[in-house]
Amino acid sequence: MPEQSASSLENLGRRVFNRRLLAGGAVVATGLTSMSAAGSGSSASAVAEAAVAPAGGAVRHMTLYVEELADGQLGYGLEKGKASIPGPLIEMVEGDTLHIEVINTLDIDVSLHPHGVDYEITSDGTRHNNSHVEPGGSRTYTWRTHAPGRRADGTWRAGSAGYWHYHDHVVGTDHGTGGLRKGLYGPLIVRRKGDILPDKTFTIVFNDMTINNLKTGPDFKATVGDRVEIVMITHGEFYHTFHMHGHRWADNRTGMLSGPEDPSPVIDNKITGPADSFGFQIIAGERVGAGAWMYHCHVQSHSDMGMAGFFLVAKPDGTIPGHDGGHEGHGAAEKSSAKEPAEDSGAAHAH
Ligand SMILES: [Cu+2]
Repeated sequence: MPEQSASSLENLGRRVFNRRLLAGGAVVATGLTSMSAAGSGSSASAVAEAAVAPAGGAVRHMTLYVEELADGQLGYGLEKGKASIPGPLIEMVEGDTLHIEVINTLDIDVSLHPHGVDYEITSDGTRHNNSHVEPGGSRTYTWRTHAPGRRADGTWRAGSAGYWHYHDHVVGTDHGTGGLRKGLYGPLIVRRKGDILPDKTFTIVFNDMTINNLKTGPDFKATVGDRVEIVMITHGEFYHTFHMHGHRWADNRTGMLSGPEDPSPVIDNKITGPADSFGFQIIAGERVGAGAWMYHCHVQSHSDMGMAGFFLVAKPDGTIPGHDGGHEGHGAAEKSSAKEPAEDSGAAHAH
């Protein structure tokens, strides 16, 4: 399983404490100064050392290339030749604005359509309003986000924060059915000021009978104690149930409880249908230890047909009990090695 939100953005200069605010090297922060002391430090006292999201308000630019991959599938990428399935993790904080220039390297129309954020109709990414990108062309889409607040009439307006996603909306059909099938989708996280930041983020997409367009689920790796964030997205024709072994989460916006009285149900299995998305954070191996912890669709025929992979939680020395440390020979390891390396989003699909 590719670990997304690579460290290539480290020390962007802005929000330096947040080493992974926005994925990818093509992002340029504009008009902002370093804010190393930003954020809500005092509110983090309950979680001692966890970094938290700063206040929003940034305006950024990034470039997304749409490319054909070696196996004929399609992907979004932050750099030419680096497209992946899923596409790169895009992160925002409520209040941020993101301008995304989509460069279409294909000989067919493509687009970029987001869920969850604010955008004008010209950034809809649909054919009926001509907001797609023609072959060889480019188009800049603008996404905005906002914090929760009161409307003038006193009613409550939700903020943009959530685990969302983006995808093509014009390949194959005017609903992007062909683009989704071929891999033109990716994760979008909008955080709220003060949200706890993870050490690692992994994206798992149930797309028809694949996971991340692979016939068997990819593995993803962490070390005991890592704060791991999962973004779970579903596309395609079927309903699924996402299940993780040994780890649980809260069924709410963040996937974490806000306190002992938080009424959010705690679950380890969740039904999910096309275009649904949710996310959560877990502490790898918490109270259960290291091991090859399975995750899978719990529709039995689906897991039997390959919709399963492993969350490989290593001890600090790097070993995984009950799992071949050499990553050779066992089924899970074979799957893992076939999809290495884990550093780069969707590396298995890279050129
Ligand atoms: Cu399923």
